[in-house]
Amino acid sequence: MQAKAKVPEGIPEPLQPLHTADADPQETHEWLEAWDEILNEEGADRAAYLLTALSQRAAAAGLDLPPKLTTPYVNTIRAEDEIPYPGDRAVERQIKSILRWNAMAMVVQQNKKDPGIGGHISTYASQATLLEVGFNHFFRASLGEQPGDLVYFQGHASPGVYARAHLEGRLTLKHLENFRHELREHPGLSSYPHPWLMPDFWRFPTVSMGLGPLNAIYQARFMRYLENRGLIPPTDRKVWAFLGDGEMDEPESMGSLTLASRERLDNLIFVINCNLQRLDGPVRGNGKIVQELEAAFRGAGWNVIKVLWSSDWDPLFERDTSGLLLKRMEECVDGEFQSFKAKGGAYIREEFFGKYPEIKALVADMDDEEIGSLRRGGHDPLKVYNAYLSAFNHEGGPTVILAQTVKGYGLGSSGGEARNLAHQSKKLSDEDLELFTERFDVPVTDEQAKKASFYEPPAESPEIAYLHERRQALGGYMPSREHQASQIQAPPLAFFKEALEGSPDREVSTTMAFVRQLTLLLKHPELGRRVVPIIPDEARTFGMESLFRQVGIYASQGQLYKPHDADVFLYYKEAKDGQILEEGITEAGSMASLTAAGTAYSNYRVEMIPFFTYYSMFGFQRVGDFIWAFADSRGKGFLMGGTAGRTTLSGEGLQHQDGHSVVLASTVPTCATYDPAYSYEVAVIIQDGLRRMYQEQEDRFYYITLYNENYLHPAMPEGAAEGILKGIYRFKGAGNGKAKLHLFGSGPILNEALGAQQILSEQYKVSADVWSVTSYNELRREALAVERWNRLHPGEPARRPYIQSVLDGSDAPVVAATDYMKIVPDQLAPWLPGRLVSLGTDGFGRSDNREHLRRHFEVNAAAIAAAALSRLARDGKFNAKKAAQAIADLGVDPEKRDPALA
Ligand SMILES: Cc1ncc(C[n+]2csc(CCOP(=O)(O)OP(=O)(O)O)c2C)c(N)n1
Ligand SMILES: [Mg+2]
Repeated sequence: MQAKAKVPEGIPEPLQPLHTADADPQETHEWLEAWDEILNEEGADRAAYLLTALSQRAAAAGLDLPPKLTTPYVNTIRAEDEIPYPGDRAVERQIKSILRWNAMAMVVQQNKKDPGIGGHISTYASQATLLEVGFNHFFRASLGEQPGDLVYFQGHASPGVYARAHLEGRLTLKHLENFRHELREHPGLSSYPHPWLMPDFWRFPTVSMGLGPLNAIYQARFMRYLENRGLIPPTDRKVWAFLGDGEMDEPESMGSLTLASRERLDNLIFVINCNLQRLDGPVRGNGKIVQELEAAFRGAGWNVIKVLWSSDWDPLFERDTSGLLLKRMEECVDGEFQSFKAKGGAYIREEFFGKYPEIKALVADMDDEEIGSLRRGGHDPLKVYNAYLSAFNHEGGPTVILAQTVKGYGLGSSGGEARNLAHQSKKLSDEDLELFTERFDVPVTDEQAKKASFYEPPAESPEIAYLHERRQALGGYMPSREHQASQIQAPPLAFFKEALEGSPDREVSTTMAFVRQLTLLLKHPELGRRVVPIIPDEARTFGMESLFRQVGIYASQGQLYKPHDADVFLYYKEAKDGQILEEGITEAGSMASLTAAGTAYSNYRVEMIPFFTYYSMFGFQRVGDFIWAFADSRGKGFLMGGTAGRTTLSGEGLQHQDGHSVVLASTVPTCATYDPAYSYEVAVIIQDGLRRMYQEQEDRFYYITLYNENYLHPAMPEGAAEGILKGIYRFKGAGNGKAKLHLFGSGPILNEALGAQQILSEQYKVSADVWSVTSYNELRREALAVERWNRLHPGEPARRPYIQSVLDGSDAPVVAATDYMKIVPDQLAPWLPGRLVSLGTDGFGRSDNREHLRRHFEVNAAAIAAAALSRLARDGKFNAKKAAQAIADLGVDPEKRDPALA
């Protein structure tokens, strides 16, 4: 438990400087003395009560007291409240020294072999104690039958994590030798935590700063969601996130702190490695990052534990009756603290202690070396252990541990200890290598030290025995990522019967069709409970509000109020076992929920099926990096891009109308991107997605656009399923003999292509086939794979990409129209027989209705027909003058400003 505050007796002055000058020190002293007496005689609760009562009275009297969110610059847990260290300090230190050495050697060796290959030594050097106390005493790999704690490792500390896995016998020496050499004959180690590259090892890709903290918060919340919905048993599992102090500047890092306190996530522990430096220099040279973070986290309702000073400082604090040691710590800014560590003992004596004779006297009997090695809290296992224990036992909310450390700890001047160049240092001088071995007692010869050779303790050494004993007591080895065998059978396509039959009499949108399908899935006896609808405050936009009542909105505390609409059928129902994650306006948070749900098969051994439905414009371009990390995490699920299409979303204009999300989606290797036109196409894609991701266990996910234009939906044409999945099928043939051209359409623009087909045939006697292209990107990926095979096998008969086989040798030109950018159809250009004409929505959107938008972007039926005639004219297959006349007759203005630049 966290220590109760107690003021040592005899402190004559207030610890904190007061904001205004003291007009009557005697009176102040009497008040403080009286309060101290109550604290010491009646206890902390009473003392705190009186303070609260006083401040309430002050507020009632209208006094404007400055809010105080920081505590003094000392450890939160007092020395006298600590419990002794439960482990074998000597053996643990020896293990840690070997890890420090091997982690450093991994990077140094590799950069000698392969200059410029990179890697980091200073992050782990500052973090080793923080991780080792966790590995030896806190991180549980399993809890009986349940999976254990989830640890987000700081990406740049990966060499230390690899070094440990090596000592544990889980990685070979060859692995270490191949750090950052992943493409050699021997297995290598990825630079950073990447589940995609090391699927048995890493769980969480953290190296893009800011993703780890946000994902960790939502992970902890999702754990509670699964517990409250009865999908996993409640445990005291923790989510630990190891973060950099520089990393906290990313807006994502602190953007969702209040969710964690609001949801009372006492399963969440942040450990911020406050080495006071980032890549270029100090995080806050002119201030104090620890104090700034303390205020922010405290203000957000977190339990804050500061671990600033090691036990070396305790006797100094004890002897300092002047209060000046603390005063000196408070007045120094981080830039000075950095210099103290960079410049050593003599400098500290003069510049830190030397400011006040009273505290200079405290260190008079210490030599410079002793002063230089007064450690910071994050390097003291005892302090770290007590902080972790307190965090572990804290109830009712999340905890952040602010651990002060030294960047590049122990690496000497050439390795950059506390220097601005620390982050990028990859070499140590011979002298510093030797000093390192001396300082940490690494048992290597001088010769080995100079070569930075790895040190491997004998298998029967006490270190190895201890390491295994500790990990076995904690349920196994970490990090380690599990794969779960399939528990899911996808429903047959007939399950979506309604969608397959279409909506021939009632105009609906693909969004409405999807909501119907989602509703059905939620009712599925096996799959229903696994579905996780995730919505960032947009359910009504998508007509999903019926789900509120059907499955409830997840609210960990239930519904504490009677909703104003309680008397209507579809009221706003919140429930402890609610299924919908109604995230509010946070696409990043929603992505983090999708990530937790879409990787639950590995982290909780339950396969969940998330559907994150959002405004398509605010997806890939806004939270693209989270989506990339989701792919790295081998995440599964559906991203449903609602209100898609630059001309289909009318009225909203430039910042809302999306004409490029499918381009961005196509950049993610494991994302299948679809742009369907009809309800049966949506159903076929979802059904097959369930089959491939969950039944067949493929690590992929889906991006599906959904539109809000209402129109009639036909029944699924016989045999269309294969083409829908591969990306194209003939929707409506020319009907009267051989087509002179092919019209490709996607989403609602397919209807415009059908309109063009009619115009061409009725007004110009030109027959055209209309194709529905559900995925240019899937077609392209398949064609590229086939082409690669052909390239690598020149002696074998060439294979034909799907797009070519469906066109079956037709050399008729293709006019492709989309509500997305022209580059989307252009993806197929290399495999089409004639020159492709792409019509799309390049440029900024406009506030207007669909009719005007499609005319502006030249993707309406008239523009498609005009483009077709123009193409035929250029090919000499249609009279050019007639084509020009047709363009005029169809209302297409040839002199209009290019919408791409308008
Ligand atoms: C989004 C993002 N931007 C930039 C980087 C490059 N980068 C890697 S580490 C680093 C500095 C990290 O400092 P800090 O978070 O304090 O970690 P430390 O190594 O000091 O523990 C930077 C800028 C990154 N990895 N991710
Ligand atoms: Mg840092």
